[in-house]
Amino acid sequence: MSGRPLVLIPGRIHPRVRARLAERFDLLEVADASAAEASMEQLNRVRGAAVSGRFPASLIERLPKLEVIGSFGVGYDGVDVGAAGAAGVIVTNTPDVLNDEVADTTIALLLNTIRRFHFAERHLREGRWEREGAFALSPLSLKGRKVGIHGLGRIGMEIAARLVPFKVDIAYHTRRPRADVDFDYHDTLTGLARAVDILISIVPSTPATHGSINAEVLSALGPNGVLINVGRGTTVDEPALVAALRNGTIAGAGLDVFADEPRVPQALIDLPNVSLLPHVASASVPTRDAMADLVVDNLIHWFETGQPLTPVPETPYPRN
Ligand code: A2R
Repeated sequence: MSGRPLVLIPGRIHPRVRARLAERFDLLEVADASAAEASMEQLNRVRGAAVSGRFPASLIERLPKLEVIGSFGVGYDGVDVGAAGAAGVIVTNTPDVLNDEVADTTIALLLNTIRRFHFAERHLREGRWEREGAFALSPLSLKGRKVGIHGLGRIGMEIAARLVPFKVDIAYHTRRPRADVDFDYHDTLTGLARAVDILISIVPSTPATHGSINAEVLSALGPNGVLINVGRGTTVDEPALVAALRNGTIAGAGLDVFADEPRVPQALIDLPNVSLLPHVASASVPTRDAMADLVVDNLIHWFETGQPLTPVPETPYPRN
């Protein structure tokens, strides 16, 4: 047995996380959060963990020496932070290093949804430009639009900064208004949806955001409305969205995230007025490498200094 801390990896993780952790720590790799193949003796020695996905209370309970969980990604809804906090375990995530990539992807998805470039490219690739002529004009345009941002945090602010040069009006909804911006603030999501015709959602998955983009919000967005979701799929009531897209309650949607990934409702895939991406907003090699490094650096820093670099607010450091 080495003197190096034992770090658990439940399930798949970015290879750079695994490779860098292996330089400093002993690793216990198991197929998933059930850790079914690990012995009690091994689990009793685990002091750290790195995870991309689920880390439930049932696993935390079986790790009596666990000190820190490094979660890959800025959203950490797969980790039971309540159970971690109660057990004195610090959870870290990977904020900021992905802001620019996600904001860039959001603009691309927005333009794709409005101007239907994905269908236009298919028109060219299938030889239809030559055979049938020009691709149909897009019914929608970004010009003169009002954009509402649902969640004006680290990523939302970068999305807003990119929208300013597009000369659109910007408004937002969060639980508390920000003092450092002069965009119009709406204290309800429905109020924001009523005031704008493009709604961009970039909020975490929480009980309060779950299903918050519902039939009422979509109806308030209106028949020229476009919904863009780059936050979490659970924020949207997907059956209500499918209905709204089918019956013209809103005009279109661009989605990078879904309620039950990687399963995407066939009803969404079949619609002509949507642009769908397989949760790729941060998925470039440089950005995913930076996220991997922050997972590892949190664990190294913890075991060298006793402090995390980027703890989540639910498990603050110093501890409350
Ligand atoms: O509500 P506030 O004032 O705490 O503002 C946060 C907002 N937010 C909400 N807005 C409306 N209703 C809610 N129930 C609600 N809960 C949170 O979301 C803040 O403006 C924003 C979150 O910002 P950050 O914590 O800085 O997160 P970041 O790095 O921008 O990432 C957002 C999410 C991640 O949690 C992943 O799920 C996804 O993007 O990739």
